Amino acid sequence: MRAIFITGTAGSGKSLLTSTLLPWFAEKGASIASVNLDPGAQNLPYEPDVDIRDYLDLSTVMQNYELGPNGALILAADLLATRMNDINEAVDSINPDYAIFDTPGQIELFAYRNSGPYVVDNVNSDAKTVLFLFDSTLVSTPSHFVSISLLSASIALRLKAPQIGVLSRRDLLGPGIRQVMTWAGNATKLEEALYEESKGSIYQLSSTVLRGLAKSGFSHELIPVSSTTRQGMIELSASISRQLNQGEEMED
Ligand SMILES: Nc1nc2c(ncn2[C@@H]2O[C@H](COP(=O)(O)OP(=O)(O)OP(=O)(O)O)[C@@H](O)[C@H]2O)c(=O)[nH]1
Ligand SMILES: [Mg+2]
Repeated sequence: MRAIFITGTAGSGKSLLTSTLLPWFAEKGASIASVNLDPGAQNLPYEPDVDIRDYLDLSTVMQNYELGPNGALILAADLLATRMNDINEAVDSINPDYAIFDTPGQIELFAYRNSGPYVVDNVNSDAKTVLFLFDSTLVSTPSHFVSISLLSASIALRLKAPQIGVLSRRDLLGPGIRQVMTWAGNATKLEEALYEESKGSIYQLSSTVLRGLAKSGFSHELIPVSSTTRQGMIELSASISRQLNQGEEMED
């Protein structure tokens, strides 16, 4: 089994992208299972094959530990790791070619507590990749773009797995997408845009972060995708395939 983790800030389109990738992979002849890792998820746009909510009930956590909704979400995120055997067994029993893991809404509850890195490290898989969603609505200025790039690097530091950058909800950007893709592909142009946007300490910070990311070699291709129009799905599935199958494309 090859594991695909979908990460990104709250509302960046993780669950809808999961629901869009499922039929896309199935149409290519690959068997695929969906795993919901968000104990607080309500109204998912797909029916998960494996669901953390079957093993961790948020209202029971609230009652048993006398917590409010936020405290319960934090504790449930920590308890996620204790259910990893159940998740692995449930996925193994399906025995899919791929499993897509839809991660909790608030990325800090997954990536910055111990359970997220533990889950990624301990998933029973032959290969894994992490999709990090750059929400189109959060990258409309040069410095915002750099701050989300920094977050993606920070997630890579936490999860320690290969990452694919996705510009999600691309249809919401309209013609502005050209500018964002220019920043993504050309660090010099992005630095010029940062200088146009602000001088002084903010420019110092943003340009230093940008240069650091570029120098580290972490900066990667950004694939613009829309789950509503399906734009970019061919490029995204090819990139996932390349990373997980070491160069072999999925069968057409
Ligand atoms: N226009 C547009 N809307 C999208 C797209 N993807 C997701 N959305 C919408 O954005 C909102 C958030 O999408 P979700 O898929 O729930 O995002 P999420 O990251 O799973 O959200 P949380 O788990 O709550 O953090 C929903 O209203 C979706 O319908 C897209 O590609 N285009
Ligand atoms: Mg979600």
